[in-house]
Amino acid sequence: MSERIESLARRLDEAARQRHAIAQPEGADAPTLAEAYPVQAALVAQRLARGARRIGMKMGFTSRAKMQQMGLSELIWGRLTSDMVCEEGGPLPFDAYIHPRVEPEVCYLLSKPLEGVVTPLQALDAVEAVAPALEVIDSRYRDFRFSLADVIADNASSAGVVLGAWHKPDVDVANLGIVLAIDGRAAQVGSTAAILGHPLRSLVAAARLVAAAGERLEPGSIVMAGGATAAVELRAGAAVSAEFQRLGRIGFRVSAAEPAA
Ligand code: 0L1
Ligand code: MG
Repeated sequence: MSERIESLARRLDEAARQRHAIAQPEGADAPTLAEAYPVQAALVAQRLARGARRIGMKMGFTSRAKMQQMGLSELIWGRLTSDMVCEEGGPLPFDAYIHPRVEPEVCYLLSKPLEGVVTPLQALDAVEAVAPALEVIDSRYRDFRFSLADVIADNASSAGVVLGAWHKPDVDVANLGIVLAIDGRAAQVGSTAAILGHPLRSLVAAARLVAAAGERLEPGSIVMAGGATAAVELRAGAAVSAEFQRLGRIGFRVSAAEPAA
């Protein structure tokens, strides 16, 4: 692996660990699109070397709301690791992040391997269960300012995953209403249909994208299908909940900020 890729990955890893945003790289310092996924792989390899386990993948920019919010319009994906899982209910440690945001998603749990070009029926056949989920994103770039290559390199801004109760895969998740509330007030209202028209399409795309990187989705892995609404900023002490039609409610509390020493 090139020293340049290693060094970009190290900068992003340090930013996450020190909870300190870095400036969007410019000019020769910026990753190219060809370098972006290799940087992401090197970044995640550092988490794995510290003892985290790979648990699956996330899909990003799967809804118009997310694309409009971030000004980018291509599907991206990121690698999820065990140290990103947060307990339903919380507390989510506010000080573990730089400027976290939350978005409601649908999560698939696989019982069979999945890779390459598959039909929606083949994808569904590999699903063991489906759950309502909340993704915590936290760009390592200042003010969430990045190019497509920058955000891919930064593991698609992934930072936390909160999972609700698992349901049988035959629950129809095509068009379920979602209300994301902060402190009891609706912050975003949407539908699972916003995720590429049907969250299963996101799983189909995940199988294709992961195969393009020479990997496959293993049995037991999870796939976060992507945000159904724009993401909402998290504040210390906030109570976050999302009500999913048919899938139920999921939520967590954000911890208070640590007083400055
Ligand atoms: O949709 C996503 O989860 C992509 C996250 C990357 C962009 C962002 O930071 O919002
Ligand atoms: Mg997301």
